[in-house]
Amino acid sequence: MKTVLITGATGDVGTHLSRELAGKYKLRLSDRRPLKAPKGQAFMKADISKMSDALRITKGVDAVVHLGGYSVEGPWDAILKANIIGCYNVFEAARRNGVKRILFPTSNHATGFYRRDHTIDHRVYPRPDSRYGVSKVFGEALGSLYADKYGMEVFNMRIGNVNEKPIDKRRLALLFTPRDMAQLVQIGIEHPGIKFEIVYGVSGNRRSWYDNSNATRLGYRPQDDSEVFAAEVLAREKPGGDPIAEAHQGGAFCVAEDIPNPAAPPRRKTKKKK
Ligand code: 15L
Repeated sequence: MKTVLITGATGDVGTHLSRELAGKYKLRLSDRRPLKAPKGQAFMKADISKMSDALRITKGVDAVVHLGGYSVEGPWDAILKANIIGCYNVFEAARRNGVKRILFPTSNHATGFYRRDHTIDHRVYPRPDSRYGVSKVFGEALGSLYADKYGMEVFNMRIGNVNEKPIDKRRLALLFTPRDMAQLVQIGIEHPGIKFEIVYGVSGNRRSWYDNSNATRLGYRPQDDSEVFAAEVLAREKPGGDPIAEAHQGGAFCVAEDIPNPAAPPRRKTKKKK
């Protein structure tokens, strides 16, 4: 059984993925935050912005699913540390430890400035919608370098929105259910002869703005389609909204300087002065 490292394992996507892949691989979970690993899985606490930690967690694994990082638009210093330095450390540590296969969950925000009335495939020029999106393009470029120069096998998934149900109109195009994600990740781990691939991490959504034929070519057959939720989602949708956000695939990321960070520690309540 292959040993697979999942970085950023305490996050929402990491939690779904480790649950879906349990029993299929020997899972090594890692994160800055503590985690009580389920039976049969190992946990290693690590801060990937430190090379020594990145080297420690990538030792002896067959593949890395590098989910760790800052997952939304936010301050540059946080993105620099987690998504530029951290990402570099994981690729470089994997190379030094002889790990060939890396799955890089990039994001729909690497191409978020394409318009919603545009269908894009895996060959389009990136059009990031945020500093976060730029950091994902950096990861894709780094993967390309490590594939060409060092012969690593790099599988980039431009992830939409991982959830059981779409939460709004934009996510009707982007829904990526946990079971479809598990299928695509398994293709990324198992498919022979991967050199450098880009696929879209979305379910088989009728309202998708992606031509995901590269994923289909590699065997991806999504089981879910957000369309079953379309009526209820559209009924909830409020009219209006920012016209730039509404016109582009990246939505609010195209206009906001900060998106609430799902991984942020809960804010401490401060006592009101009387
Ligand atoms: C992402 O890349 C984020 O990591 C995730 O938190 C969502 O915001 C998602 O994109 C999205 O666009 O819905």
